[in-house]
Amino acid sequence: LCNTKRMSEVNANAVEFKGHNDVQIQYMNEECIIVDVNDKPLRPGTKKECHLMSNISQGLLHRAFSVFLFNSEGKLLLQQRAMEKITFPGYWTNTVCSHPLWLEGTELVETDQKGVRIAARRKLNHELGVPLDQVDIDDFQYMTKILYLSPSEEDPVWGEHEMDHILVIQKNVDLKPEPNEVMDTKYVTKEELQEIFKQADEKKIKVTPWFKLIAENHLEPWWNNLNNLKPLVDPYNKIHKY
Ligand code: DMA
Ligand code: MN
Repeated sequence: LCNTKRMSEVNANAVEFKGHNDVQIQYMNEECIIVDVNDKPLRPGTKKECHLMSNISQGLLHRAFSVFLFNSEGKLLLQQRAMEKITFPGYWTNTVCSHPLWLEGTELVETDQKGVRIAARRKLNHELGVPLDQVDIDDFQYMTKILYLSPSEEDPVWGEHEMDHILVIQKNVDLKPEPNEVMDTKYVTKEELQEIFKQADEKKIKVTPWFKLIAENHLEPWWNNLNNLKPLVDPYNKIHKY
């Protein structure tokens, strides 16, 4: 019981879901990638184990990705998370976020950030219904990674503690949002995004903490240089810690 693996699994087994959506409960069995503070994979861990604040407060950290998709007019695609989501239900956020899974040879591959790009294409399809033939993994540009920790305000049993890999893509795609994941979508200009953060400050809507962090600290130069992102890319070992 003194080893981290056992403790975090014991904590996860002790927590039962109450009133949550069955589909979302099933996804809590996914095998995420538990990493150390340098993003080195340690072992697989269930999504449930990784998102319990009781484990996070002991230091448990997992790998994630956040996609920022822009259309050819340079508008950013946002989504509003479905009320069925266990963490941050109803919050507005960037295009898509999720976790690469513990899959050797695919989503675990670190060379050229291939694993997170494979997972990003999978989730654009799953959450937003973007047809798989409309996105190639080489359409994603890896930009940087951030390390952050946030409890989910509604239900602080759950939260995030992630090594979040940020990917930018500029592409016109067809959308068919999955209602169990996404309740609304919207393309915004820079000015419209400012208005959204203003409404969030006034408590009229909610935005996810990671989206706010990335938008405030990183987004502007990328948005201004969508056709020339390469010079803005951080070395892969660079981690912005918040
Ligand atoms: C998790 O997103 C990833 C980040 C960057 C917060 P999520 O809760 O939307 O994951 P999933 O869609 O897999 O539930
Ligand atoms: Mn997560």
